[in-house]
Amino acid sequence: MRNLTAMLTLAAATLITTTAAQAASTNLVKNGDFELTSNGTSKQLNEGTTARPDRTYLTDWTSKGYNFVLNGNTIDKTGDSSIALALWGPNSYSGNGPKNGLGVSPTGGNVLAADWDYFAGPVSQQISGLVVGEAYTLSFSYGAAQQVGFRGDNPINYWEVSLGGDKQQTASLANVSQGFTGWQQTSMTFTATSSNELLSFMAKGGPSGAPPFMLLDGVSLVSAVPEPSTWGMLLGGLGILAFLARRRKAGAV
Ligand SMILES: [Ca+2]
Repeated sequence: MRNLTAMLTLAAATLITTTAAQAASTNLVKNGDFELTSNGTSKQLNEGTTARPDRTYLTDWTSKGYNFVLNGNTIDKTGDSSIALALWGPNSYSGNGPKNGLGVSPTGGNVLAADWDYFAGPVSQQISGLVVGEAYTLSFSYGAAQQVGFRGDNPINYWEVSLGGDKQQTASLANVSQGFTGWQQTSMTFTATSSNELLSFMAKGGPSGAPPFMLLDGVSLVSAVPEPSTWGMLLGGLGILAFLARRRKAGAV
């Protein structure tokens, strides 16, 4: 009998923990890690429908402005032509760059880099499958760095993020000349007003003059409430716990 109780308790706990994990697992953002590209990385992102051999294409996203996808492992040493870009980091200029800690993001691989001072423009993606009135959690990693070859402090750097008509912004990061702010993790909550909405990231900051770059990686948008099917499993787990509690009470009497 004691074994049965232990088994049921374990089953209930498993149901509750797995359903909680499942509810948070469906990412509605495609290519939120920026790993899918064509025509390489580090070149400026293509705009519009005109194919350009000197541009990088970022799958599932639309870019307008001076935006790039950079590989985290070569982020500070690939700007070797007029159309490619590198940021100040440990390896800039043959390993003699500033030891500012710039490197791979928490989720690794490619990152998005956007200039807020020079032809700034949004990077966006149409999100479908939203439930009107439902809350969604948007999470991502971000930071600020500076383009190799340029100097000057950037005291204000942040992302303006919108989903449909709802516009929010991250905390601002202060960056020093040739510096890197480190990767920060943030999340914000949006409520859907349509089943299809535009998710958009716009680099912002000030004052102008010292070429800044906002960095972004690991973008995910998940429902903030468990889905109906997972509610059922959650209630199943809670039901087992209630049954056990009732039986213990009966046993005590
Ligand atoms: Ca990535």
